[in-house]
Amino acid sequence: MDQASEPARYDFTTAEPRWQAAWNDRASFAAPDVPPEGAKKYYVLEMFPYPSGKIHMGHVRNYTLGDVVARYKRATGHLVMHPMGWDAFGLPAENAARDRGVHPGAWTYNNIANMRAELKRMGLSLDWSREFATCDPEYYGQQQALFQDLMAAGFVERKESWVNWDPVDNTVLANEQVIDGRGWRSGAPVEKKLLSQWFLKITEAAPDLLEALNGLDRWPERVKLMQANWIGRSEGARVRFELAQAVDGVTDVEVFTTRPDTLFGMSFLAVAAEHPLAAAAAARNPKAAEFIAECRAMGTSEAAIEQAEKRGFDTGFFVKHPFNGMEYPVWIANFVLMEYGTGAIFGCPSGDQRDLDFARKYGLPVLPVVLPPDADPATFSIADVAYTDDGRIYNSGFLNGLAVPEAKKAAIAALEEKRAGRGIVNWRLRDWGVSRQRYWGCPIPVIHCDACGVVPVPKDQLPVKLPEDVDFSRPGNPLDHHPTWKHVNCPSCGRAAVRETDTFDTFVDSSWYFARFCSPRAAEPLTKAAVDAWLPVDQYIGGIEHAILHLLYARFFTRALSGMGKVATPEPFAGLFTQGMVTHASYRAADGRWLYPEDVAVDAEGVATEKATGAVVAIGRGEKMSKSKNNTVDPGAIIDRYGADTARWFILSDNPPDRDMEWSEAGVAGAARFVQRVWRLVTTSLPLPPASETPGETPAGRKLRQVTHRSIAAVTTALETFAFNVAVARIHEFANAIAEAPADAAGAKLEALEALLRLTAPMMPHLAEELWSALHPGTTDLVAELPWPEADPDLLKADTLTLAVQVNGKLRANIEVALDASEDTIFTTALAEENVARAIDGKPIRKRIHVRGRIVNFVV
Ligand code: ANZ
Ligand code: ZN
Repeated sequence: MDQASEPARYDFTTAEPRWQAAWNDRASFAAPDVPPEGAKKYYVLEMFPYPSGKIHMGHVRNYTLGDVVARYKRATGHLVMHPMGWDAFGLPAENAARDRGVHPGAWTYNNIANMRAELKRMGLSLDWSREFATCDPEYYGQQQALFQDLMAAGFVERKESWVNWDPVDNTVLANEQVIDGRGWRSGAPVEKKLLSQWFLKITEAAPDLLEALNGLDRWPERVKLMQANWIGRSEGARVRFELAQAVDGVTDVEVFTTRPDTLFGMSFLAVAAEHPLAAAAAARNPKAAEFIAECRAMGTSEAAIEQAEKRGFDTGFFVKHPFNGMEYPVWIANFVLMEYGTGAIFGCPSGDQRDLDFARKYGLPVLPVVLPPDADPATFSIADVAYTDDGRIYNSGFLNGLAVPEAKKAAIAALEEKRAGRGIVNWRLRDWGVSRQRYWGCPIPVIHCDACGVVPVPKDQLPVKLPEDVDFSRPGNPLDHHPTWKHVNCPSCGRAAVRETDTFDTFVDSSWYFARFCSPRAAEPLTKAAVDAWLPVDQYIGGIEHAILHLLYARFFTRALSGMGKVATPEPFAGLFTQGMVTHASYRAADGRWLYPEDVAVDAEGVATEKATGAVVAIGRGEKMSKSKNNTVDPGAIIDRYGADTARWFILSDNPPDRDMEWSEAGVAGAARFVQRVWRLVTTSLPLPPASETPGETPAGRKLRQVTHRSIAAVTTALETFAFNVAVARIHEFANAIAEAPADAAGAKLEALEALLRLTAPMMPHLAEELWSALHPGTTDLVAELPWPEADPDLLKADTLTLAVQVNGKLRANIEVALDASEDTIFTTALAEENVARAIDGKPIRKRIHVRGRIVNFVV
């Protein structure tokens, strides 16, 4: 084919950067720190990325969703703030430093530069003037100031807590650095160690954080449920058991239970390895000490404890039952957590699976005390499965015959009367330990002085900056073994003192960044006028993996700041949307190798073979993109090949945004074809006849106008409800209808094409600009700044109407007729109705009455 006959194509490679520059030059997406009086603000935020080095398809999906919302809201008259930044502290940068000798800062900023360039190529409507990275001293310095404010307001506490300790590397390990109970580098069995650390008192906020979930009506139910479970309110009782004989002066043990109704089913009492009674047992018996040491070697995470085999050690101590006066043995058990409740439980094997497993292993009695409905008390027994449902209490003295809820109340009343316990509410949520023993984080801004204790670094000396010259060749925290950094004079007495060498958990950085975005260059952490104008975030969008911790911490921070009068709203995110994953087929050879898609050929029947060997390859569908399976798709390469609009369009089209979507070559190629179709549809319509004064004057014109306005209405509803795939489908139909409109609809075509571009703009913004300027040569308008099209209600109305048909004034039928149907047609249609014919019964019709749009009446 020669050059001239090649059909013209949309050249996204020049168009996309051109429109990005146009938006940038016009600062189309800039928002002021404080919106003008009367502005309708809308704050759209996607969870900011960790600068790992490259954007991945999950980012593309996340930011495309947010961009559609931002562009749509801007078009519908909102003043939109849509910022972007970087969650830039964290372990990977330190690992890069250790493995490759690059400085964490250099590594991070280099990654940010790469990812910023990639994001810019996506054509996102971001206000880049607000950008920051949490590792910028300007940001973390403000965070240090904020921490001191929280300290002053009583939200901060220093206390001891257990950490994972690597005895070979002499370093604290994060939970994810403990693999099968061993340090990830040294391979040494991990120990637990008590360290003094900083905590934020989130437990005090637990009731509020739980209660306020009810008001979050634009949050997914699933996320609210996950938060509620994490906060974990349980009603129960504390029960005090007297020791049969005092141990080192200690006379009793307290347990927490949610099932005081099962007290008569008790067969042992168990304490955590860190419990004082366990220590007392260890002092008497080296075997006990050994067992406790083994428990210590188990990871600190709840999951690790949950999965481990239930094991115990009999201390030889006994407790007395508050109701039946009998004695029961005290065990140390590895499944009892010191940090929950009181660090001690009473074991009721018939009513709790862990207790049952434990009892079976150590030959302890199992006495059923709750009788399932329909079960026979004479024969009911417990084998390997505990009975945890409701029923009637039996084998339980004064509780016999009661249903579980009543028995709980009765047991608590009896405990309170005997002064052996009381009803309480227990919370699962723990205080938030924010100290991390690592370099690449925000330094905790305090100084330890032998004379004065903990002294906050004076605010005029903030930020406490990280030193640049750090040594990663030694294990441990480089801040701690830096030769000079930590040695300072006490700000209060002037004597030699040491800096805190711990840095903040990176969740602290992400707990207030959305507030900092409101006034990112302010000299104090937050500007009241800015945060009160912009917060809460109207639409927050991100992955479900942050449903618990990040969102809970951000909610806590905002609540605390609100209590301190720094922010009006106690809730940071009014609306939350959690998007699904992007998946991709994976290919695995018979020998277990994961193959790259480009090394695989898939035939028409869907059979995959390895190109090099011709051997058949197994296809895995819908698998999360992951480097280990060679099934990732690089967004940069996709944009090179197809352009950003195509990538955006495809990622929106496949599935509802909260579901997983499968990335496929065929899918992107289809989206690319649609881009070209829209381009041809518009460019081959040019020059358009001038828009008719009355574009709907011909039937075809009216029809096209109806399609246009129905499309506007449908796409609007779809965008309002996050049904972006539906919006895409409607736009496809709309484009088809325009393409198929007959010649005499020409008067309505300009309106149709304009609407098509404006509806498409949130999703394919570059294409929309390119074609808008083609429709309107010489225009200075940008679609990005134009208002959203409005559907004309008249054109949404049905084309038919319903008429009531009466015979002698009595309703006999309803008929559907075309809006413009003639009177003759209407009468004929009415007479054809079976019911009407039966009522007339062959009699002559004396009068026919037709009230336009309402009724037809035959008088016979
Ligand atoms: C006796 C009992 C009998 C229990 C029964 C359950 C069923 P939630 O609902 O999560 O609050 N428990 C209490 N403290 C514990 C700790 N530190 N480590 C491990 N387990 C602990 O769970 C409360 C229940 O978990 C309590 O109720 C206690 O076991 C256990 F048929 O007490 B129960
Ligand atoms: Zn001092």
